[in-house]
Amino acid sequence: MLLANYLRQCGVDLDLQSVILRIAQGSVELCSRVDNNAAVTVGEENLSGDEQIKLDVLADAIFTGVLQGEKVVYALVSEEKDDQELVNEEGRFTVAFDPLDGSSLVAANFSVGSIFAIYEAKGAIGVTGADLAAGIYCLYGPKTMLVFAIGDKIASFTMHKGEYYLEKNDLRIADTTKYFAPGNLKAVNYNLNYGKLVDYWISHDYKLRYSGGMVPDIHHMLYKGDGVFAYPGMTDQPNGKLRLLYECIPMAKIVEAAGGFSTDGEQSILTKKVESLHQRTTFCVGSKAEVDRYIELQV
Ligand code: AHM
Ligand code: MG
Repeated sequence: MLLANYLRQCGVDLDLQSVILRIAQGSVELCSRVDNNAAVTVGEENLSGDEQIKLDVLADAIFTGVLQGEKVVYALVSEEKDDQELVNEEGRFTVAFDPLDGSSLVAANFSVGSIFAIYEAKGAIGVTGADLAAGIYCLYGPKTMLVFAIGDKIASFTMHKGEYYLEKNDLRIADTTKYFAPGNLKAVNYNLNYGKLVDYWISHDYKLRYSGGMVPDIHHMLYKGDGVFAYPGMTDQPNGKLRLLYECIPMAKIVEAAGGFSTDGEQSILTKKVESLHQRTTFCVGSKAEVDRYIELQV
């Protein structure tokens, strides 16, 4: 079943349907425009100090372009831009996005993704996961996929000839797992409790599944049915690396809709208030028992 038909069949709010279809359209365009120069650096850094590659710039331009054309959008926030951009004063939604997550992996042709958070809010400051109308990611791997969570509904779609078709709507994450994805692994040298957690995973025969891209790493847990992904902080980077507004909240929403859990070490990522557009947060997400272990060990 086509994405548009599925959204209609589920009775998704019409305005929200339009935004999701715009995002789908943007991802189709992005895939059609990837070329040999995708990983060439453009000599600029974004606000977070990451070096931009051509594909970052292209992805940002494409998604900004498709979403600017949508009158129900109030504002856009992109990882690649310092400020929020007003689209329509009358719009209902603020769409925050990471146009290309994992861009340092492009040169190696690893899987990467795009992440979107559609908030029912005029502006991003002060929102929490409770304001999220939908969390979405696109995954560019052997297959191009789109996964969304709306309320407690989660569904995945595969792109074929420029259209997304329903693949699964029964994705679940079990409470226990034997897979681990330890982001920021060097932090074990500074954050000793993270070292204890990683030691636990290794000494209990957990299997490593870590690509360096949060979208494929979290997709792995959705498709295997369990797993844990962590990206903690350390002394000179207490809030880790990942951004709350457009990386952690939408990915936590998707995982929680599948029955998993999320935390920053103290509270669910979905209850944490956004205080600045590019705010970073520590993050652990996945099977309940492992998220609990992360909290208990005070990573
Ligand atoms: P990006 O938005 O600059 O691409 O960074 C996000 C990515 C995540 O996908 C991944 O989990 C993390 O950075 C890996 O970070 P590191 O390179 O520090 O291990
Ligand atoms: Mg990112």
